[in-house]
Amino acid sequence: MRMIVRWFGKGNDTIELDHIKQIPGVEGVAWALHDVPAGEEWPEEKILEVKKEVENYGLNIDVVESVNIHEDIKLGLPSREKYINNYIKTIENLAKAGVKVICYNFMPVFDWTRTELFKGMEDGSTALFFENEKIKESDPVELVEMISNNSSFTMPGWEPERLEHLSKLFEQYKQVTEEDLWSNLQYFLERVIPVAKENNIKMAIHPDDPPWSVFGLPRIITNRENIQRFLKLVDDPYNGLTLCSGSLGANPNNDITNMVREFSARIHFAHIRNVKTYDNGDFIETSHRTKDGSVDINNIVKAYHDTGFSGYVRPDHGRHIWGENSRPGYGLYDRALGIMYLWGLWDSFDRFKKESQ
Ligand code: CS2
Ligand code: MN
Repeated sequence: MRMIVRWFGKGNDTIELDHIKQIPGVEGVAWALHDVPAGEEWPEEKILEVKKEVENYGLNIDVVESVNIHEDIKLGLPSREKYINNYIKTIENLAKAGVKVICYNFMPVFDWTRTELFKGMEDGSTALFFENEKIKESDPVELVEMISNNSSFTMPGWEPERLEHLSKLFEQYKQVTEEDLWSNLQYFLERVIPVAKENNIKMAIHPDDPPWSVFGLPRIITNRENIQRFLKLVDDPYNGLTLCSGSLGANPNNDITNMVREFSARIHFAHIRNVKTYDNGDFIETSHRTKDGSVDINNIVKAYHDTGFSGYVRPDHGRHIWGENSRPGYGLYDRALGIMYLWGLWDSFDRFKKESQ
């Protein structure tokens, strides 16, 4: 596995590249141009600026997370043509800079959804929390406002400038069924995958987080059957996955170890993290350690090891520990601990394999 860390960019992240570089076994960052609005072409000069900055520290920019998809593409509006063309130009520009994998998601309106960004844990750390009842009862606009008022950070997709359009978006999505979303995704993939292939960039969709419908919005990348269906929409290795154990793991019915074994050849990017689930549908993000959550991280890493996985991996969200003030889920310390846990597992599987040969 090739270990990388998500980094939000110079001046836009609390974490410095020279600290990322000190985490054992890290070879690159998952990055994005966060100031380019979804749907616009990523300018070559800006891409090269990041490349130069990151490579200065001996790290690579092989993986982009994410090139976000404009809502008009997900809604299937005629204006999607313009946005798909921009997406294609972005792929070409990224290929020129040597990018190998593009992570994206197809969740309407919001990216990951939580009800608390800094929920206190018994040990004094804080973590991202999802309270099922609260989501069911809340008006999304009010919830978003409440969360943004309580924190200097927002969740991706919850940026204040998008909030004003929120009611309109919800109105537009009322007409969009899950089947519509499938066909809008297929339309996008049929246009984009051939270009990605030509440019040797692997497209890697991220599952929905949580993997079920929130606020009545359709969500489709949620479980094994739907991932099978997704992979057949365009049956080509360039149409692949970012398999996120934490997102899929919020639903205890998802057997992620089996998914790793089944989809291995189509997984281009692995997000590995743990989450503790409760019977009422609540969940909280925990340390990466298997014992701390409900997801069997040992077995998942074993499945990657057994299938000879050589793609990119990153620890996903972490808790906020040791008083660190970071973007929600993206502190340095707990993610670094997560990386060491993943390496610990991986290296011992390696050793056992060699010894038994
Ligand atoms: C999240 C997402 O779980 C995750 O990795 O932090 O924001 C993720 O980056 C996007 O859904 C991918 O497009
Ligand atoms: Mn993830």
